[in-house]
Amino acid sequence: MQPFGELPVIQDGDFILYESRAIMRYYAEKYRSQGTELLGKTIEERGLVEQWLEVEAHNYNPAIYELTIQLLFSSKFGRPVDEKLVKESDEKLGKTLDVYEERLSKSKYLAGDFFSLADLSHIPFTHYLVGPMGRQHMIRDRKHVSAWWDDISNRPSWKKVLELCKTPFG
Ligand SMILES: N[C@@H](CCC(=O)N[C@@H](CS)C(=O)NCC(=O)O)C(=O)O
Repeated sequence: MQPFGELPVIQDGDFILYESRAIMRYYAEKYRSQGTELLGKTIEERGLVEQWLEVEAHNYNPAIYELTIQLLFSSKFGRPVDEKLVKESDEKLGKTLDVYEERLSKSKYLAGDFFSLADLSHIPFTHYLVGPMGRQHMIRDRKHVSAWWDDISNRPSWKKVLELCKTPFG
């Protein structure tokens, strides 16, 4: 189902789709008329949602993904932690979060004053960051990022995900 041998991949009827961010966009479009509008109401809002989805993919994710691999998975697979990579990733993520702090001092959410797919895409890895990775300070030391995290991680839909999905790290 996934030619690169990776997860996630979904099958919706006969339709198969891989790449997590393509899957998110697909479901957000498919169920657009139900629940929260996640993609923005105007073409400008949509542009900003897409912009911050790309920021998540290219600025936020590489550093937080590396930290997750090093701090949570290396020991599970009996591999040594690459401390240099951890230091570099901490610095890179910190700089990215400084940009977020500035942005979130001007709008409640990333794409504007509305919750969107761009905020949602940050939740799973940030959940690991503030939980099992023990890096709450990276969020809590930044006032606006901290308020944003409290808001998006307390949404009933995410609480439901946590109830339904038990991960190796809780
Ligand atoms: N760009 C892909 C990355 C997918 C990815 O890295 N998947 C990992 C798990 S998070 C995987 O399946 N790796 C294969 C393996 O570890 O054998 C996406 O966002 O869907």
